[in-house]
Amino acid sequence: LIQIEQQGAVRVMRLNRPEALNAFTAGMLGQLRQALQAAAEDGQVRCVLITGAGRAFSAGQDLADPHVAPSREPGAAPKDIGHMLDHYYIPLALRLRSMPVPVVAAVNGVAAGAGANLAFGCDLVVAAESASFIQAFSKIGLIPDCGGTWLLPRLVGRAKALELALLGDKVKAPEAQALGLIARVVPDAELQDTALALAQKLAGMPTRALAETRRALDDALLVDYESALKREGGLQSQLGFSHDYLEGVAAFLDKRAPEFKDR
Ligand code: LHQ
Repeated sequence: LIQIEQQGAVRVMRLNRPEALNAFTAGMLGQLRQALQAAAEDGQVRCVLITGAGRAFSAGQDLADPHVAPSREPGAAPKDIGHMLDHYYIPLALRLRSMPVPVVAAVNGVAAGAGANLAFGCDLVVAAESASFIQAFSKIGLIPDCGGTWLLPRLVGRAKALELALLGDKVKAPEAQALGLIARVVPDAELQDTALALAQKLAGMPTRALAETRRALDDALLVDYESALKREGGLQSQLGFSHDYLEGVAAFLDKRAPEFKDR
């Protein structure tokens, strides 16, 4: 359900249920989380790239999955779909956001519901020109999950976040980029190469500093200015003792390419 390959220092994870537009089943979510855990623990991995097989990135939760599909039998007890969040989506979203390496999403087609919000939770989102994003939740009587309520207003502001979440309309990749939902849009034929090149570039950078940058940015959204300044000071102090800082400065002064290796 998740196809994994190693390209140099980049771990590529391909959502692989193309016949159902890579809609998530419990098994698939579990495999993705395991794959991320393995990548986090593998010192050879310096960047993760997530993409989809076939014509979609992911249509979000598989609505036919018996874990979530409401029973149509008269008198059947309603299901608690919260367990899907507790046991699958929340641990997955947390794992993704705390990876010790940067995570790139290459969005190759439609990303709906949890598929969209998992992509928005990645560090750099590159989309094919024909890709699109849909907050599909309101159409089935739900609220944005997988971090959507947190991510959307931070990415695009409250007014646009509410427009996206309430209407659930399809947003095409160029508009998503203009809104600030995603970083880059490239022609369809160039998506995989561009995303891989970007991931390779990130893999050659000081990984530990990149992971701390994400953490500091996320934390800074929750605190006042002075606390953020102090937090930057503390993190900078720690990074100042790192190999990569010594190497980065030495390489600059020696006018040579740096060789980073911290994680
Ligand atoms: C699907 C799906 C799908 C199953 C397409 N499931 N089969 C968390 C916890 C608990 C509960 C619920 O949810 C969540 C989080 C969520 O993610 S909620 C949001 C779930 N996702 C959606 O509501 C999106 C539903 N899908 C769509 O709106 C469309 O399929 C999109 C816009 C993604 C793509 O449209 P088209 O390109 O026109 O393709 P299609 O609709 O013809 O779909 C192709 C096939 O894929 C089709 O099956 P079929 O057998 O007819 O070929 C669809 O039924 C199937 N499929 N999404 N989420």
